[in-house]
Amino acid sequence: MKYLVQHDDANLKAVKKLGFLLRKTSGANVIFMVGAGISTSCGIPDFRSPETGLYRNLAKLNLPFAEAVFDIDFFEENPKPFYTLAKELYPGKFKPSKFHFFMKLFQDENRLRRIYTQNIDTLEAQAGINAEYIVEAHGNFASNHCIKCKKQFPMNYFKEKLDFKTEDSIDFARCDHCKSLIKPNIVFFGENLPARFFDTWEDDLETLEDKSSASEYIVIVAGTSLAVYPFASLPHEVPAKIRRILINKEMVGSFAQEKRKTDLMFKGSTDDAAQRLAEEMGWSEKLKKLCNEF
Ligand code: CNA
Repeated sequence: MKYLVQHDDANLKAVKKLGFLLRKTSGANVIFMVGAGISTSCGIPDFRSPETGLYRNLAKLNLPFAEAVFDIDFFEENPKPFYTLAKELYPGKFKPSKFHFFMKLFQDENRLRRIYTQNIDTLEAQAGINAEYIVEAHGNFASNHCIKCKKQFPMNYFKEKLDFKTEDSIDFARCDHCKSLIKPNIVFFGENLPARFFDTWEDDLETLEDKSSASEYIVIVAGTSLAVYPFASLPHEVPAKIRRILINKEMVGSFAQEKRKTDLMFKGSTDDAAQRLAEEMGWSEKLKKLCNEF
């Protein structure tokens, strides 16, 4: 009980402080760096949560190791587990979370610089956030490519193959040129991240490094274990003068290993943080409206 109270005190302090900073500099813009934790309340499991994460529940896929489902060499040998997972996670079945709509509020208030997301669920766009603000670091299901000759294919080439009843009846999507497997443009282990990730971060970093940026930008990291590189190095690369806040169920990555004096931590659910921060900013009615209108 004492433990919980201590956390709540720290969370209250983080909410108050962030609210104060955002109000103090009315033009301050936010860069979000997010992961699967912002979508767990939508019904999409993350990877690494101890009881509910996908890695814990992949036994039914019969994998040699959990990450194999996103391993390009394994996919080439046995694409079934990825098809099963893709069928479960395919965009369109889920509604954005309160946290997604909270990020949208920053766009509406003209205070959003960028959202770097590791998620492949496209819920940022579904919440109404414009493409120019979103960097999908690990790609998306919107298009596909042949894993051998790299020929590009539209979304349906893979999507239509997800209409299977059992794993044994899957008709794998294949290239009409070289007959190799087709997969969505989702970044697997062993594949490069999209050029937009590197180019946009270079631009944003240059802006953050500018002398006048100290109070003009705030970085909010949310719902990620910061275990997958190179994404996980972004918070570490944020210049020391820029305020960072972590909203997560656990302490992770650069926030744990190289904690900065100015770091803030909200330990708990991203939706709870969104609700409390919106109240702090006087945005709760707007947030409620966005959530209800969807
Ligand atoms: P992860 O490694 O599973 O970590 C999730 C983190 O979020 C953990 O630290 C959890 O404690 C925390 N967390 C879970 N739920 C909440 C919550 N409600 N509030 C606050 N914190 C929470 O996931 P990462 O995103 O860090 O790992 C990167 C992988 C996950 C990327 O390559 C993604 O493609 C991949 N992934 C994406 C989705 C999706 O698109 N929704 C789902 C599952 C995995």
